[in-house]
Amino acid sequence: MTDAVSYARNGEIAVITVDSPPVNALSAAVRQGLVTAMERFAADDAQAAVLCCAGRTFIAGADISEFGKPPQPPLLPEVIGLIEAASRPVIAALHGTVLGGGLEVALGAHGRVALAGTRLGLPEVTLGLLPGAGGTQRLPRLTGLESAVDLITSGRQISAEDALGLGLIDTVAEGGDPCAAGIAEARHWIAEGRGPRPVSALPAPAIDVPALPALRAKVEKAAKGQPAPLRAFDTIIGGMALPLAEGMALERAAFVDLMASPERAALIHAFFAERAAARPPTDAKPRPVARIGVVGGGTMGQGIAASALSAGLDVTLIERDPAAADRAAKGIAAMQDGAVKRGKLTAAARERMLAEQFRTAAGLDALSEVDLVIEAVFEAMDVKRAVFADLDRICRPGAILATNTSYLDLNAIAAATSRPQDVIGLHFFSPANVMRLLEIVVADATAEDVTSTAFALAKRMGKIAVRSGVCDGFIGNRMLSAYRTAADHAVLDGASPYDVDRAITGFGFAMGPYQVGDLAGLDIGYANRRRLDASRDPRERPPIFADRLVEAGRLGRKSGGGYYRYDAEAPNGRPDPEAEAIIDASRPPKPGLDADQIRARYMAAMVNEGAKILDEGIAARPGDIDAVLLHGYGFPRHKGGPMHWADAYGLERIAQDIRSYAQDDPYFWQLSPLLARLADSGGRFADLDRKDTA
Ligand code: T1G
Repeated sequence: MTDAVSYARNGEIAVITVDSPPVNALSAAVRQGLVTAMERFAADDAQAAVLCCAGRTFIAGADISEFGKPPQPPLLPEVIGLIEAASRPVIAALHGTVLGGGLEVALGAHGRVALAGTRLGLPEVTLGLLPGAGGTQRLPRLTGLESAVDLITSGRQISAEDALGLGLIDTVAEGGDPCAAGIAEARHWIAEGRGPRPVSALPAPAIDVPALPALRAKVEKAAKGQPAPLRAFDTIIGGMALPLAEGMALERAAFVDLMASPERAALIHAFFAERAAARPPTDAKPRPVARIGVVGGGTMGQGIAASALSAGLDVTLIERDPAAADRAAKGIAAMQDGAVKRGKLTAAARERMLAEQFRTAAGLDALSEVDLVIEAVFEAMDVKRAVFADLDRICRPGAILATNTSYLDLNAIAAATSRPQDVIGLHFFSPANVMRLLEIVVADATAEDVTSTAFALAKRMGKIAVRSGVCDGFIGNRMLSAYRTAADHAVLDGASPYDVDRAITGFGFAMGPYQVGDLAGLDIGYANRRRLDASRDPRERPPIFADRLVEAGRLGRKSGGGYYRYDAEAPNGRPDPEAEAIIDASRPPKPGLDADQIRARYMAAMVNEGAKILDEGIAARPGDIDAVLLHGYGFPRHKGGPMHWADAYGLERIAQDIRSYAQDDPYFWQLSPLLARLADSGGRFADLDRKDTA
């Protein structure tokens, strides 16, 4: 046995326990330990075996950190084959999150018992893969074809109760000890004289051939161009018509193909990048936070309060007057209704939360005893500084004062208080009760334990935290400003906004920049540009066309027209000749750009700004930048984020593009020295991640 897997007897039952924190992933040591344990069971006189795990979960899958490296024996399909071939019953005792290879191990057992609350799934397609250890061939034999196709091609998790209903497990057990539940189930099998019941010996489900095209089309639509779900579908269906061994070979071939795909590399990068970003950058002990105050009951304040309430925090929301406070309370209750509808919250929990954990007040004095305040008032420096000066006077010593500002200078806000060490930025993304990204902006004076408290709060609220330094726009909005400008320059150079949107959605974004602009409202950008007019550098190329659209009353969706026309015929908008005429009248005639040229500029601007953000230490690692763009700006996950994508695309090509653009516009296209250094030396952003996290 290896330390990761132990073997013991409990009377007539062998108990095989995997203990490999944090999630009992199927590392080479665990796989080897299972082989040794199964060999021991084969030589033992136990009448049955239980396979269970220590810690918080049954096996949560293959060890993702091994992906992309040469596979080490024993391979998982062989391990599972050993379990299934045992001469006496093997019972898998499940708890926590039984995912991927973990569920496939359970499918190799002869019986399956799960503790109530266990979640099960085959999420491989979310990593660009498909179940590669028999899942595509065993699951349909147990649950039927349609359920297996749904679970495997969607990658979604199901509850123990749903798994029982599908026949995926035999019993749902109460209590908190999976091994004990497994032993009880094994005793039951022995008492009933049940022998091994290999899943792969069950007949393959019949295939309704006429229904296949519609089923495949449904999978293809949901896959949105991703190869894994469709390949999984074809592997399931193809295997059902073959002897098991050939079905397994079909699965293995597909698995090896997908393992080599760029999508798999990108999705695994995203998985680890968002976890690395969320690790606190300091080991200072966090301050306890149980009660928070939220100042400002607008959309952001409501979303932040709703998210904090769902995390079990006690929330006092402050507004100017009782009427405004009441409106905010109604908005939060409506958000929690949404959480109940989405199954994230029970109705009883919602009632209790709003009754016991939440209150509003008109005036900051109600915050004198809270542990942390999140300010979400109007985005103006004078307003925020005044609020922070008041909070500094009212809140108890040691209370943390956080601002939700999306771009203002945190050091200036902190300077309005006598406690700059307790000031930090918590930049939530709207809607804050849904969006998982949280930029944690650390100011010059922010104390280390305030930073670690913010990371602990983010984890508690289920947010994906990313540390940012102080600059205009932090990480995400600063990059957004750069690539939005590149899009506007493309329009000034003759591209239509519709061509730009098509090029960007063709890259994988859900929406293009002009569709987003229409959705947010073009008057917001108009007001921002007026705010910056006085300080504008004469070499800048402002989007005059965008101003003309607003001046023509075209504010976007909310006014029925912006870049697009919105009406009953085209509720999601259609190109509008009137908008094109306004745009054409506000720019010199230019030849325009094709989709590749538009994409190259857009991505070059994004990556170049990311490199500057890295070089200035605003972001700690390239993967942090990827996590921000993936979770806050709709960057396609199967491309891993801009920095991962740039490494795959080639930094040399990007640097060369920027150098050529700079000949026409040296002001905007200032090549990041870091990007130049990496491009010229054949380096990659990933090299920085490795050094930083070694
Ligand atoms: N391999 C390696 N490390 C893993 C891991 C895995 N499968 N899952 C989690 N970790 C690490 C993670 O990096 C973090 O490390 C720590 O565990 C806690 O994770 C053959 C090929 C299980 C629901 O896709 O969904 O099986 O940051 O922060 O929020 O067909 O982790 O502490 O150093 O996410 O409580 C299929 C992926 C793999 C499951 C727990 N399995 N993991 O969530 O904790 S492919 C998965 C998760 C496969 C087979 C195929 C979640 C979780 P660190 P965490 P959590």
